[in-house]
Parts: sequence; structure tokens; C-alpha cells
Amino acid sequence: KHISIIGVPMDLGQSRRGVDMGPSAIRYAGVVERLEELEYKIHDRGDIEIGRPGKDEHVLASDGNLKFLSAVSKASEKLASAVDEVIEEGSFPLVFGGDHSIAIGTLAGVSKHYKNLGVIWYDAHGDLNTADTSPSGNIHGMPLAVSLGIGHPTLTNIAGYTPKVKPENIVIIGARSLDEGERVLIREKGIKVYTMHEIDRLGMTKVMEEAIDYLKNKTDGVHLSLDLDGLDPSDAPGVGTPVLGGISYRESHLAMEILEESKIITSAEFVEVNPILDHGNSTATVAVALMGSLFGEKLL
Ligand code: DIR
Ligand code: MN
Ligand code: MN
Ligand code: MN
Repeated sequence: KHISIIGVPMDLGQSRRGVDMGPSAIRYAGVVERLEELEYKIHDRGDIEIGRPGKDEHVLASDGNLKFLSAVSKASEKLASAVDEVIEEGSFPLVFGGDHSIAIGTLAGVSKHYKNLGVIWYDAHGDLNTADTSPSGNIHGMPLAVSLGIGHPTLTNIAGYTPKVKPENIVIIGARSLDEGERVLIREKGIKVYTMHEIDRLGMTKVMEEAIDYLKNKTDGVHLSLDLDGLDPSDAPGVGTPVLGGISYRESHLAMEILEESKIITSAEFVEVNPILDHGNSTATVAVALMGSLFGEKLL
């Protein structure tokens, strides 16, 4: 049982500074000790180096709505290689953000090892924007679209292939803020989404059981991409784009425990922890507690 940690101190995919300190905050919250308790061998590979962008690098795409495209692409290539290496070594890749744009690199590294990679996208948002539909130009709102092969070719072709994931292998959980273009894409591609309405109505147990049933027979690996803003801001305040009415701390633990029992998760990332916006590192602490459940922590 080996886990390899990769930190990605990336904050250029969105507008709030400080999320680049997420990997440090998560380490400070005791992740290595916590997972070692569960008899895992932990290899912390340290952080991917993120280049600081040049002065005029704000907008580099020809269509002008992809902030820091070049810096995000370079980091994604590096992250993809690191994740690829970890899987080659037979270890479980556990990636710490950084903003959610890093999922472009994570999925690029993971997906080449699976014919039918499944993705669980635990998030208040769909992250299905493109330069054409994004209200912000922030790449952290685009990684799921990019992984479907939709978006700027520099991003969709990270690690030299596209797409990384098929629409029928994706489940979004916790959605409560979607842009118009994202709604169109979800309908057009038939992407499975459990919004807060379904979570309230069915309960988290049923949602997770359905999600696992949906993915289990058609995928050969499942990546968990967990944006801390999927949780309610009262439980995870240290995020750049909080949205009221989110998944609770308890429900999130339950979700991780059900995933652990299912044994379907083959890689994971925890993103958008911003210690500058946080209250006493509570969001990183929640992230580490959820990792505890995901990797099999039991009270008795
Ligand atoms: C918004 C916010 N949909 C955007 N996205 C966020 O900028 O594209 N994703 N915060 O996690
Ligand atoms: Mn490989
Ligand atoms: Mn996100
Ligand atoms: Mn989000």
C-alpha cells in the first residue's frame, strides 16, 4: 500500500491569491502522519515548480479569455509527468492543490493508464466552461471540459493526447452553481450530475451508491477530484469561490467512506484550499479528515 503525494502550488487558474499555499496547509494539517496511521507507506514528492508568469502574460490565448494560459499549461505538463511516474511505480497518486486548473494535468497523467477512466467531480461547480462560455476567463472553471477534449488545444493536448475522459464516465456531485454554457454541455453530452437537490432528496448514501453502480462496470479506474468548495462554506470556509447550501462535513465523510468500501478509487486530488481565506486552517484540516475516511480510517 503506497501513496505518493504531489503538491501543486498553483494559483493562476483563478482570481484569489493564496491558494498556492494549499499544499503547505494540507501538510501542516498532518496528512502524512494521518495516512501512515492507516499503514500506508507515504512518499511525499514535494511540490511541482510553478513558473511565475511574465508581466504581459495575463491573457495569452488568441481569443483572449484564458488567463495565464501559458503558465497553467506548463504546470499541467509537469504534473502529468509526475502523476504518470507515480502510477508507473505502482503507487497511488494523491495530488494537493492549488486551484482546480491542476486537474487538467492530473487527468492527463492518470488517463493514459486506463482505457475507460471514470471521474467523480465533487464540486459546487461544473468546471465545464471554455474560453467562449467562461464568465471569468479563469481556467479553474474549465478543467472538466478540457479533459473531455473541449477547449483550447494547448490545454486539451497536455501529455500529447485527447480526450482524457468520456462524458458517460463522469459523475458530478454537489453542483449548485452552473453557467449557461455548462448547462448546455451537460445536456448535450448527457453527463450524470447529482445537484444539491438530489443530495437532499435521495440522501448521500443513495447518491454514492448510484454513482458507484453507474461507474463500476464500465470503468477500469476512477479518479476522485474533490474541490473543497463542494462542501458548505460553514464547514470549508477557506475557498476562493464559496457557494451557500453545500454538502456537509458529515455527508462528505459518508461519501468518502462509501467510496473506500467500493474500492473503485485509483487516484485522487484535493483542491482549492486557500489558507489566507480560511479560519485557523480548518479547511485543510477537513481535507485531511476526508482523506482519512477515503483511505479507510475507522473509529472501531
Ligand atoms: C465559474 C466559477 N463557473 C467560472 N468556477 C469555479 O469562473 O468558470 N469552479 N469556481 O470551481
Ligand atoms: Mn506511463
Ligand atoms: Mn472546481
Ligand atoms: Mn468549485
